[in-house]
Amino acid sequence: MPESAKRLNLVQKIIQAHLVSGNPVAGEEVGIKIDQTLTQDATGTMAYLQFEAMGIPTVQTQLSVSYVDHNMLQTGFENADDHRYLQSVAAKHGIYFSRPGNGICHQVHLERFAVPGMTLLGSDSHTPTCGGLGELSIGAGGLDVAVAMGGGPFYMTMPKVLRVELKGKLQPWVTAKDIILEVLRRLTVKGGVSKILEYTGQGVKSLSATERATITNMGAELGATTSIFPSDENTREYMKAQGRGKDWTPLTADPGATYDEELIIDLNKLEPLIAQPHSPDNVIEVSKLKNVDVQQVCVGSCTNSSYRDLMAVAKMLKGRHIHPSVSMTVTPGSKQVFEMIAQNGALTDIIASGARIIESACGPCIGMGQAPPSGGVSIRSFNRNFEGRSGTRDAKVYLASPEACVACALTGKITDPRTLGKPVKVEVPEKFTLDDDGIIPPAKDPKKVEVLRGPNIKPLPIKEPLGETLEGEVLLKVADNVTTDHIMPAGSKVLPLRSNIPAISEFVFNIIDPTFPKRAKEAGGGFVVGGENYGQGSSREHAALAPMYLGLKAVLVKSFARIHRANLINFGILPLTFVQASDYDSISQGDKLEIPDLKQVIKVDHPFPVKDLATGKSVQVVHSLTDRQKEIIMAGGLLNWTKLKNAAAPAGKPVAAPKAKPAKKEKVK
Ligand code: MIC
Ligand code: SF4
Repeated sequence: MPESAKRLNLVQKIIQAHLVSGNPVAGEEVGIKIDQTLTQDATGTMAYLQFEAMGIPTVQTQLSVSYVDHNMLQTGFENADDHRYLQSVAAKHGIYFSRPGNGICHQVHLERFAVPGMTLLGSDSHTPTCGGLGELSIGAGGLDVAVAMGGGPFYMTMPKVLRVELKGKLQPWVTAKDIILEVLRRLTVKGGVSKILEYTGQGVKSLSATERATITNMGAELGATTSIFPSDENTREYMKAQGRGKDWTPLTADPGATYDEELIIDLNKLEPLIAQPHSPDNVIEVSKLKNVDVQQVCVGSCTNSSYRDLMAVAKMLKGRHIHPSVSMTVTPGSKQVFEMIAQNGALTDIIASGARIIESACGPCIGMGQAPPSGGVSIRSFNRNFEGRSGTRDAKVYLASPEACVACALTGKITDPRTLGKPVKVEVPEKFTLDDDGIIPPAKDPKKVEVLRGPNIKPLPIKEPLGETLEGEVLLKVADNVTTDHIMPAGSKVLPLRSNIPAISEFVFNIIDPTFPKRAKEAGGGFVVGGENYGQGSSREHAALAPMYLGLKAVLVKSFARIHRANLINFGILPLTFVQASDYDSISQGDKLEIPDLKQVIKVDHPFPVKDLATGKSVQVVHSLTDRQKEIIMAGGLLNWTKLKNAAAPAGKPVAAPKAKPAKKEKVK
């Protein structure tokens, strides 16, 4: 091997050590072995129904954890039914169960399970949080996670590796959140698509593990496959304080390693930043926003709810009072954080200030309560501010650091925290409070476990295999950057229906056009036409599954977000990209489209025509499917494909979940 080939960056090292198939060259499909998986309840019920359908008795990963953190408002039987199902199915199949109240999946996984150099696949787009500890952590649809639990590889297009060099040191009141907001300002919400961000440079040393996790968490908003930091002394310090020092290994890029792209951020020059409505990349200096009245402030979410963040909030609030026109909520990210701030008295300072305390869960971040008032301004330490996501259609949600949030809560206006005087400082504790009572291990005798299903859990709809021709109406035409929150909204009314596809499908595209479900059913399905970065945001496969149930056959766009495109394929919906982006303009909502010789065009890799029967014109599109994906689409989705393969395979050898070949001997160093 030539000397230069050995100089690997951190991403290449981990991928090499987990490679099951393919050549890890940007743009080619690779399959990687997955060491750990995580699910959360809103995506987990489907993932476990799919895992059960595979007929594999015990998960084949080193560790699989099922978290309950999203659907926490039990306003009816639905969420409680799902929790009970998740607990029993976990016990039966070798999965750890993190109970409701134990915390937000990403925060708890970072605290208790993440290991540098391992791979983690999670059915939540913010799975990259654990990249803060040097774990290669990727968000995916529930079906992909189910396959990984069965021991199957995770397939992805090998991303480019973008080196982000952090120079200098953060100035007082400037935080990790401001670093990722700056990256978002520079790269935009589609700037990370098909990329992994690897952080390097002197500035890395000054960031604690949870500060790094804030940055890798919100890398999801760039559309990146994931983000990762090296594992160094700070990683060791954190893992030791979590009683997991023995799981620590140092891990960094080789000196002289090469990268596909580079970005340099000078921390000395950063100021407190804020993302304005309605996109996480609409970033500006906080100091530039003057005289904006604030009605709500929320600190929490998987981005900013660590011990460090909550202590900073408590120190700022100590002896002060929330402005009378502001409602402030504070959410500790985990039971560990909650217990610790209760033990050391910080919680008292938060309560005394007039803030409202919320249980450790996603809560307001996903519209589970705390919707702002009509037209209200809400400043949040969260990661997404898409229109309507808060539960109030016309609310104006801004994203900022916990420190900037508190500054706004104290003054009632958008306020630069630097105006508050001496900055607060929080040290990483020498020892975190360790109490894993909220994590229930799998049953010792799985045969005795009965899986409990309530009436909320309905069977998974399955699509027909592909026909000879694809034809139908353009049911909807949408603009750039449409999010999965637009396609399949969440919030307290809709999220409880995640295990019931017929019921949840009535809300598809509700924010854009509430007539969509009725029209789609009446038309017998059809097409959606979209702009750039279609399907950005969450990993929810319901944004493919529910439209599939309504008859969606193909989506034609200028470009896709990674996870959503993978979910469309998994559920048999054809993802097509315009060869000429300007052809988007020639198609109108209501036009009838036709793709003849479907099976033939799927087989080829070059552009093919889609006929617009309304205008008589044809537009050229590509599907960019790999051979494996072509088979999946022809079969009508991954579940059908698996069944077909299993029928053809020798008895007892399921195909969708072949045991990944053992990782290459080479250890990640
Ligand atoms: C989100 O932040 O949008 C969610 C809710 O966590 C989603 C998952 C889901 O929709 O269940 C995500 O980020 O993947
Ligand atoms: Fe939960 Fe919000 Fe994080 Fe999604 S982004 S996992 S809803 S806290």
